[in-house]
Amino acid sequence: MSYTLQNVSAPAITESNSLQISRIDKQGYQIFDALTPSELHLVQSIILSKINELGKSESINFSDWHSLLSSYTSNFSHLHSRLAPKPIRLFSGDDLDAVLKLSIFNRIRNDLGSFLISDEELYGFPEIYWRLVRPNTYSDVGPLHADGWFWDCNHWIMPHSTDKRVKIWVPIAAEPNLNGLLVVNESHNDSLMSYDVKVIDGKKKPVISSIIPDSLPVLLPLRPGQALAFNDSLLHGGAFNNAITPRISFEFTCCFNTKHA
Ligand SMILES: O=C(O)CCC(=O)C(=O)O
Ligand SMILES: [Fe+2]
Repeated sequence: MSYTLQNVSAPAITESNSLQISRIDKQGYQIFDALTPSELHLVQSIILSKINELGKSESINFSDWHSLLSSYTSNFSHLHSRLAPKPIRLFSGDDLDAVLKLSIFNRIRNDLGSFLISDEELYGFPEIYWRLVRPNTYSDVGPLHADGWFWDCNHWIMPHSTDKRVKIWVPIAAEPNLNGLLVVNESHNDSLMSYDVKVIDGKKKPVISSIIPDSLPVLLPLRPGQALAFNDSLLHGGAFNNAITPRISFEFTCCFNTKHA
């Protein structure tokens, strides 16, 4: 993907499920169809290879995606801790090139206009990274947060001439109603939410300090193939995984220029 702002393309004819910034900002989020079965398969094979590459030194090898899902539970804690650093989970090199060809990026561009994927931690390439949440493991999910808090407390800088962030979350292995992403409805309009900043593993992380207002977190029932676009101020977080298989997803931040003539 080119790393310069492209001309804003004409928005696609509005269909009932087309992505719209105004809807994302009104409701806080929008669910959309994002990956074809063969694209899902491609991302699964990239993640499987990465896990097997890391597993080599421990003689761990998963023969296929199904075997990864059925055997990677709350065991493999040593391998799992080696998956924790973000650089390990960033798509890079040929994998990144392949991921950037997924139709989800065209879908977003057609609906919302041209964008850049953020590189807030300055790796030198778009930050698209995956996560694996083991079944039944509290330590694999973090606190509720708004992604904008990370940007604010770290003073991250958006790509040149962009002014609007939309986060995209894409489940690759998920069981609707048993795992996935929690959101707090209307929280993106709540100006009273606050957080403390903690330094965890040398990185500044916001930790919610306000009482969760009015509504409780709800688990969005996304299935692999769908994705979520959400507002930067929406309170959300990974849900405890009640399924018997891991939940695997990837995410990235799209940065738009809303002032473009
Ligand atoms: O997948 C998760 O557990 C958390 C994802 C998240 O916070 C995000 O996509 O911004
Ligand atoms: Fe987040």
